Amino acid sequence: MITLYGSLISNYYNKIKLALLEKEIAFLEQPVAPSQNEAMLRRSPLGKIPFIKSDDGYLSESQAILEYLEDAFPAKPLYPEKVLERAKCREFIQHLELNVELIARRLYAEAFFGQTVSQEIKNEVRAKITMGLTGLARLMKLSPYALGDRFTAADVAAWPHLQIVSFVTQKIYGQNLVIEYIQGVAAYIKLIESRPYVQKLGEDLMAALAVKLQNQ
Ligand SMILES: N[C@@H](CCC(=O)N[C@@H](CS)C(=O)NCC(=O)O)C(=O)O
Repeated sequence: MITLYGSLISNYYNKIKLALLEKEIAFLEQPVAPSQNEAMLRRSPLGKIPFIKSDDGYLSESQAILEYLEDAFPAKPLYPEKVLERAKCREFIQHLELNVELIARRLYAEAFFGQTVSQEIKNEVRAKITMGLTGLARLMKLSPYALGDRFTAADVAAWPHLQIVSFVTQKIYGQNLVIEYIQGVAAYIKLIESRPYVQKLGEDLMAALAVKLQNQ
């Protein structure tokens, strides 16, 4: 049995939760916040979430987890068969995480945690996200899924990350940069959100956000 540790409002957590749901792997969810305590650092070396526990042991880093799940549970594959197509999924995810999500992350302090991000940082982040999204658009096929006619690992990562980057850019800049720079992405998001497991993920996320807002 897999146990998924982390928070329902984390996009990296939801990447793994969606993979588990779509692959129909039985799992338990264990809420845990990022932390620097020793027990946590033994399971996730920088105290980040998500991480999982399987019969084989603990594992952190969402991409390593995603690939472990694919290797350990080959039924209902999320990666295509052809080697290059598999690599294209990894290329897409790496680009999305390094050049879009990690850049947008610098705005989360203001968007979610009531802190202030300087105008200088906002301008710098906007220029970099714009560049990252323009590159992502070059990789995306949207025919109708991110990389072709099959739902893959690329879509599992795309939904949680694009959803948070959309929200944050709308909040900070008054413009949804994802919609602006990836033509056709709105129809794509709608398609992904028509999937029953994505709906379940979205409902859990909204419920967790409502609780968080109530407690703020
Ligand atoms: N590269 C990591 C990123 C995970 C990540 O940044 N998680 C956030 C929550 S969404 C976190 O734990 N932040 C706390 C911290 O950075 O200390 C992954 O793919 O799992």
